[in-house]
Amino acid sequence: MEKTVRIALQAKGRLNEDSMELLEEAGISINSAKRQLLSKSPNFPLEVLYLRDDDIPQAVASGVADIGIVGFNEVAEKSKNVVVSHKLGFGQCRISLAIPKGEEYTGISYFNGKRVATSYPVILKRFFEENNINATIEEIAGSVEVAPAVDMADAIFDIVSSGGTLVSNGLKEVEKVIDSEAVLISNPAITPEKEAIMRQLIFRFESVERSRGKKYLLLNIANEHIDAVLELLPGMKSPTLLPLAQKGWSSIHTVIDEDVLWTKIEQLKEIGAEDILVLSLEKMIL
Ligand code: PRT
Ligand code: ZN
Repeated sequence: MEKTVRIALQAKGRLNEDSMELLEEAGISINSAKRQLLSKSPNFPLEVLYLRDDDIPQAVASGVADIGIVGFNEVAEKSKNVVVSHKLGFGQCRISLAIPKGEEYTGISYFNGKRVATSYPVILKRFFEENNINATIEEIAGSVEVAPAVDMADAIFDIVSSGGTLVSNGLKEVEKVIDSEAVLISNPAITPEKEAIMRQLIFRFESVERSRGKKYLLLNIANEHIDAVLELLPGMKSPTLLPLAQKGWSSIHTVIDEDVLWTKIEQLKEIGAEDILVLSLEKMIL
């Protein structure tokens, strides 16, 4: 009988959608229509266990799940015995110290004698210890950003993404303590068979990740301008060059970063490129 790997995913919340989408892009179907606690994939040896993100590090450390997708912030805070096997590039944020915007910030020593509200007491305690700061940590579960306004704390330590929440609560970010993103974690004692399945999964994730922000570009060019085109498309190891039926003309195919796409297209047109096609790129398998 084939082994099945159990993956813990956030049941609902910010990481749920991206996690499900990543599995789908990796060709793994999950019947999420009737979302039971546990659902098995019909086309990959994987079953999904839906949990609160706070419970995922413990579930993976104890072996209730073999692997899991969770924010690195939760991995750092829970300090469970898990291995970070792959970084996933979504759910990016940072955990930072913030103070009321009218206060003058004098450096880390500012926090001596202050009360700091947070849902991440473990990470914060470690940071203060490393920096010899003597502050009081007020652990609260949610709405950390309102703590200074109601005089529950002098400062906060919380997740920041765009920074909008801080601004609208009259706070300013003064120290970034850790960067976070979603990570794939695994049980340190995972069996070799299950580890092999996890490696297959990571291989598929990597193919999906490589294609992100990339487009497939095709164009036709008169042969005398080929060198100029190739010079414009740097970083591409080997654009494909094909002769066209029309004599003296060639077709060039390459992969290009989306953020430089329009600038390059304008330059290519100036050189004389014609019939430019831009296609979406689904997977890049190396
Ligand atoms: O129910 P469950 O316990 O599973 O979910 P949760 O409510 O604890 O977590 P959830 O879904 O809010 O977040 C899950 C994970 O997403 C976090 O652990 C982070 O790893 C990641 N993440 C990425 C974020 C953010 N960005 C984020 N911006 N988590 C929370 N926020 C919040 C933050 O707490 C603050 O209130 O958004 C606000 C700040 O956002 P900006 O853009 O205004 O700076
Ligand atoms: Zn949570």
